[in-house]
Amino acid sequence: MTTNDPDCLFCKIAAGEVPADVVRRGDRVMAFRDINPQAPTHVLLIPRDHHPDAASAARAGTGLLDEIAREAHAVAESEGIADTGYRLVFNTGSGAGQTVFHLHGHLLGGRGLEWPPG
Ligand code: D5M
Repeated sequence: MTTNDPDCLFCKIAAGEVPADVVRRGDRVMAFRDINPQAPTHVLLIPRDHHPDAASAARAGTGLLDEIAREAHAVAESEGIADTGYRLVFNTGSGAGQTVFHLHGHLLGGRGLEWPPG
């Protein structure tokens, strides 16, 4: 069953109603470049279905987090950053910087990434 929220930006991107620079499309997960890149590679991975965040998708037993991690690695390979390393981040909650409440993983790489993050 497909679920979406008519007011959600990423649901609109998933539906093709808002344009995005798509780098990978799967049945359940798609990837597109972040509009405000924080690294040479900054790609967002989202499920087509609406889940507000990683915790709610995990609670629902969707398997989407596994799928996003797999797809992120495939994108990292096609971007040439799989061997040097990359970061996959799920901001969860506004206190952690989440601004779009549709589950998304940030794939970041192509430069040195510091730890701890800001
Ligand atoms: O991350 C939300 C991310 O979504 C943030 O890095 C900007 C990005 N964004 C917002 N609008 C767009 C569009 N239209 N295309 C591509 N990327 C977009 P968060 O973790 O919620 O702060």
